[in-house]
Amino acid sequence: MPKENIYQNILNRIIKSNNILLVSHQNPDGDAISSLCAFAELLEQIKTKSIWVGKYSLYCQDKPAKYFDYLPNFEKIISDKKINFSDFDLMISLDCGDIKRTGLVEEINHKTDNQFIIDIDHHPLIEKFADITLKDKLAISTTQIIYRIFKNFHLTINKEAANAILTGIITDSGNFLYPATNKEALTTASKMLSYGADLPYIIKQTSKNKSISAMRAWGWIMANLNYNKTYEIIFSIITKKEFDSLGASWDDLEGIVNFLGNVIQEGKMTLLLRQENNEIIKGSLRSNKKEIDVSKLANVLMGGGHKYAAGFSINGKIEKTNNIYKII
Ligand SMILES: [Mn+2]
Repeated sequence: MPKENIYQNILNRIIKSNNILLVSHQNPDGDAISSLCAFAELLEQIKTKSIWVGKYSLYCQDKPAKYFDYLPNFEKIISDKKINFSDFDLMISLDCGDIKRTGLVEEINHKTDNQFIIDIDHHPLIEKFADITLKDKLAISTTQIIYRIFKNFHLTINKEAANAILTGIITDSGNFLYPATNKEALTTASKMLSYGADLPYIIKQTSKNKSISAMRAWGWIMANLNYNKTYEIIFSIITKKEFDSLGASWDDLEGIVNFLGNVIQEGKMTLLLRQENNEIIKGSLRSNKKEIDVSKLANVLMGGGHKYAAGFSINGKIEKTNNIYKII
């Protein structure tokens, strides 16, 4: 299918729908939340123009962080509660690299012929699950792709939409520090400023949000950094017992692997391995060199992600004796 028709197909599908479910991924990051909020803004606009007269809901399996509450339609996001999937005739999946990340696999598997799925995303394609797939792994964020849709539908970007689009770009590019940052990201960001986006406020909301207990946990991770010279991997490993003694939550570790990847000069990649609960070990990977694609390693471990940032989850237990770690 020629790419220029995809936008028209998306619009046609929206117009035919009565009740749309916008879904973003579990453990939502800035781009996931911004994509929901920006797309809701897009639907509001086509409603105002009387192109479409339907209903919509925003869903994310896990509760978004409160500091994103400046985003438009944020209060509409449903989380921690089951939705009635059969109520919807169109689901639009945003920023979900994998169908599992929607948290709705069961529902999607039982969907009827009258229910359609559109997948809008910038992760590498793992398995096609939608009727219309709009993916571009070179886009810095999913909001970048949503901006292209705004333009294709000839919609105006108001201040609210601009804030949401820019938030996705800022968070997924790590304030323009990650190697995936490209010309389009910067051009779009500058356009968003001209549409009224508040860059200093977005930076403050998405960066200046760490608690003292979170910083103590970061300190622990940093004090326990190791370097494997053979594989050129910088890594830190934390057992459940060690983590419990810090008085922090897992959310507090959000951002640390990106930070380490940004500031440490040695190594080809950074790995944080942590014991999530008694059975599950979680790994976060960041590439520190352009030629290293960490999603390949994550895929081998049944995980996923991007070239520069990926993660995995494995069954097992980290055991530490005399400073030697073992997974049993
Ligand atoms: Mn993203």
